[in-house]
Amino acid sequence: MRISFAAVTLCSLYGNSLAFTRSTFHRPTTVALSATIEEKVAKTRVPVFDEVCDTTGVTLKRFMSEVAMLNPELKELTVLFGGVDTACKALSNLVKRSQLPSSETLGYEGNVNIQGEDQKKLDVIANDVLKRALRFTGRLGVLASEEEDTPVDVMPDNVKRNEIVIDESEKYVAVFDPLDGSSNIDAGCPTGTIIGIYEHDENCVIDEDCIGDECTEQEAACLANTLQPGTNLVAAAYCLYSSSTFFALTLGNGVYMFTLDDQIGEFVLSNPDVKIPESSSIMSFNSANYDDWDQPLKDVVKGWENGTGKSKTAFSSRYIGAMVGDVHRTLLYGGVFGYPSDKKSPNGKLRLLYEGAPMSFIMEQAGGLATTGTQRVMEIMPEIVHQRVPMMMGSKNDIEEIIEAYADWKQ
Ligand code: AHM
Ligand code: MG
Repeated sequence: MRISFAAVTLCSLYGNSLAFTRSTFHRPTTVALSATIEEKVAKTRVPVFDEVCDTTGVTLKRFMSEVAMLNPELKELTVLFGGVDTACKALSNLVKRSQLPSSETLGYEGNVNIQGEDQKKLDVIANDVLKRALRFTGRLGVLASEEEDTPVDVMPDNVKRNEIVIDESEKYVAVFDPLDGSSNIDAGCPTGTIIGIYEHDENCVIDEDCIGDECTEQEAACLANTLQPGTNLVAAAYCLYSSSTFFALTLGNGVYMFTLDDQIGEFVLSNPDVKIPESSSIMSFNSANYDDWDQPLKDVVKGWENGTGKSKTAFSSRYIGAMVGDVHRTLLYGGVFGYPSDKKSPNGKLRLLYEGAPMSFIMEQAGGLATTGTQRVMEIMPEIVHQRVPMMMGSKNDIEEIIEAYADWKQ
């Protein structure tokens, strides 16, 4: 009896601080809109937490189960996020332990991925952890990852198709970068995981009787499902492995940030409505590439350095060199993060499908913008899985300054 009384007193009724609004969400529009891509208007209903336990807070699990109750059509998505939840915790542990001599996970694997980059051991391990965690939810049809040459069907190779029950459970397509910024890993600096979830195209019908090569054409059509513009994303998230482990999520109705509480092993809601400041004084680029950037970006950045830009504020520079960390700081403090086009890399460095689009979705849902300079990143239709995209994202007013400079330059 005593124990249950203590548990009750530890849990109190919350007032407004965690009261989310139940509203229909309309995504923000940006300056460079193309009318050719029809954007879905998300109608995710988000929960109001009237009663919260002071000890545990609102866990990601509770958040997702309440989202599922309010939005029955998203039930499978919330199950999928159960897999992401587990994978991020496992990766957080792997990253944390990687510095110990006994872990033997630092350094290179010895393989080169499809983009010609050396794979770190942890890149490969992280890919495997995520792939399995998502596959075991049974809610996924196809996934594409930075570490996979081509999108992969999540059915294990040794299982015959006709042994698998194919039903509405294969509803989603996941794209991810398992360990972004992995060049930071050996130094123990921040890294992250990026995840984007699209709906599986309903035209992607798999014949339950086909086996192996007989399925090839159908499979090819299904695998092409990964090539969708960011405007089709139904959810995006990142995990940041840093001083704490963070999990930021959008379901198309704002951005929710959770922090991992190691004591209870759960992600706990720490910011229910992330909003990026509209203006800032922080820029985050690899400025060693400055001389090769497009002229309008050079001009804007010069203005920010001198305090002669639109806001007449002198900017500071912050650059971790790991996108998840740089975008996380940008969301919280405001600013501009970018990996723009340059003479050597006209398409920049970052990948559209599993870096650019999901992070742009999160940025826009927090009230910011994401552009190539001339086009909204979310509206770009990918042609290949590992396509690169020049990208600048962050505080609305500062990104608009860049967009305007590019518009003047083009005229
Ligand atoms: P990765 O996916 O191979 O880790 O590369 C992406 C990373 C981003 O996290 C980061 O913004 C960028 O590469 C840093 O590149 P650079 O070292 O050229 O500044
Ligand atoms: Mg990456």
